[in-house]
Amino acid sequence: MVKKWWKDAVIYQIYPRSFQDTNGDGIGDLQGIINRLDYLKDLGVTAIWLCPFYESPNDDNGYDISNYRDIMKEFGSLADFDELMKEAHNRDLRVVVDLVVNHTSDEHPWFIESKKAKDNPYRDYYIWRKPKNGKEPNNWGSFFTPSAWEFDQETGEYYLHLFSKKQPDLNWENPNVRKEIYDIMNFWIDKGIDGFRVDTCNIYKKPEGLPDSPLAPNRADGYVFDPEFYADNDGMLEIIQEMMKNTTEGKDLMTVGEGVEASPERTLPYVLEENKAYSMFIHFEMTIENFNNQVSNIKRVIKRWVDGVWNKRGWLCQYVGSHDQPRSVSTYGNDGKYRVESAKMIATMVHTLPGTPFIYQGDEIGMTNCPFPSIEAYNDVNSKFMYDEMLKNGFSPEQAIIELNRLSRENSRTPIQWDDSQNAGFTTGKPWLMINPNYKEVNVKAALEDKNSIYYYYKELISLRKNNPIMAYGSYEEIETEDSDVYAYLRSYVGKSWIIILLFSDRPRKVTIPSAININGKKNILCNYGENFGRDFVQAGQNIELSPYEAIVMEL
Ligand code: TEU
Ligand code: CA
Repeated sequence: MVKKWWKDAVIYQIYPRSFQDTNGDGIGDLQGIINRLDYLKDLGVTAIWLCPFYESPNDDNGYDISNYRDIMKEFGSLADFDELMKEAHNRDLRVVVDLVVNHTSDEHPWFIESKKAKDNPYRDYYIWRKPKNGKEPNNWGSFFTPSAWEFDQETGEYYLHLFSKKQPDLNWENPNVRKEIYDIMNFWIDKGIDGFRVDTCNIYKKPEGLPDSPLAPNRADGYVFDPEFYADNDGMLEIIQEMMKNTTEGKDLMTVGEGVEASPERTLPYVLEENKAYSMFIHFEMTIENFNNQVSNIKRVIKRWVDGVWNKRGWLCQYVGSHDQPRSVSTYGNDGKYRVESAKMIATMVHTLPGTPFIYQGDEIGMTNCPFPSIEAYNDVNSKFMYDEMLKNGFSPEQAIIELNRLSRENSRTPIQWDDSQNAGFTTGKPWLMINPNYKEVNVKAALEDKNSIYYYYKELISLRKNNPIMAYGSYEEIETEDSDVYAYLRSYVGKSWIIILLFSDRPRKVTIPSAININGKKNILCNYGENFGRDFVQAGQNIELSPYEAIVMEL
């Protein structure tokens, strides 16, 4: 495969609002990121992806943009951004920015104009339709509201919003819209950014004629939420190709698409190099709903993506945590007794699967889900919507909070716990979102002081990658074992093979590796138990005694 910097990269995702505050307003800012670049450099990551930092009324924390060419006031200024770019590049850290162009904020000047009159020159920047029999133009449900349509009194029409009603969808059929977006992208490319993470990148092209979804109503109010119907419509790939032709083509930039309802079949065309669309793709098949506490589901998803994309020359990205998911250690591991062991085991998986690993901020110290006491403690538009839907479906408020505590993406948005001082060293003011009460124990300072911490284990995994191309480029093959809680696989690359063995359980196990793969006398490269990362341990025989959440990487 052709070498590219992003294939060898380890990407660290930053949610600026919760990373580091420097001026005491309780909100993370660009200067906070600059202050922590040395920390990231020490960890070893090679690139950072910044969640949206553009001007925004923050209905969806920056995923509703009102000015694409300026910085959110709370985060700083364009001068701060330029300084951040310079400081990052001085440290050889690449910077990937979020591109949110399926929709804008309803406070964007385009939408303000668009709303004014049917003949306004910006009317066609968005998707407006007449009422149908006095109701919504079709049955579509939105990600964040029951219906995907909002009625506007002024002109007597509905506008489409697949996310919140403050996030009207742009009309990508309009060539002026496309041109504006490409200009915006080039504005940031000229500032020296190294790539884009393209938000909801496969739903710009709506189904022709905006027909009803054929599914039965699956929302409390009789609407139909059918994201598969909204995604990957005919002509979608061509739009992305046109976009890249006008922006990134011929430049050494990374483009990671984030796709709604992405499947391997639907994703492959976007990531084939010759199609000149995305470098790689973020999908949601391993998230909490699909994981469902079953390791077999992880195995199934990885196999699907290896067969359907990797083995067909498409690059993969690997992640378990993001700002859209609850904390990875709470979902896939054990955030109590085995927090440290299981966080290391999960990290081992992400970093030894084929492709480029992404680390979500705070996962490197094993931050956990947060016990938000009531709906008032949540800020997130999606969590509030989920709560309302649960109440409509007969949940009591107490039951709904228990569910949200487990499922909500807000869990990953609590401020980073830097130390055990007041407000965890995140701010000297009042934090915009509650701080996880476990910050006295779980924080960066404590992690840096403990040579057995999750942090140092991540550092080791990241540094291993620098000398072992097998981690990014190697082939992947699952190994069948008798035990459904054990996940084992083989990676191979130019004459070298590694076996990775992971236990997803708090009960110890004995596992037998099939004799076809001889592990007798082989040496550990890495393990989450034992001194010195469990290295230099020599395996005797084909049986392995696994401790709770043990992870082993062995060279064959
Ligand atoms: O997320 C896209 C998306 O599909 C989400 O709705 C996802 O399914 C959900 O958050 C799971 O909890 C992107 C951004 O990553 C997200 O933060 C934004 O809210 C959304 O787009 C709208 O811009
Ligand atoms: Ca601040």
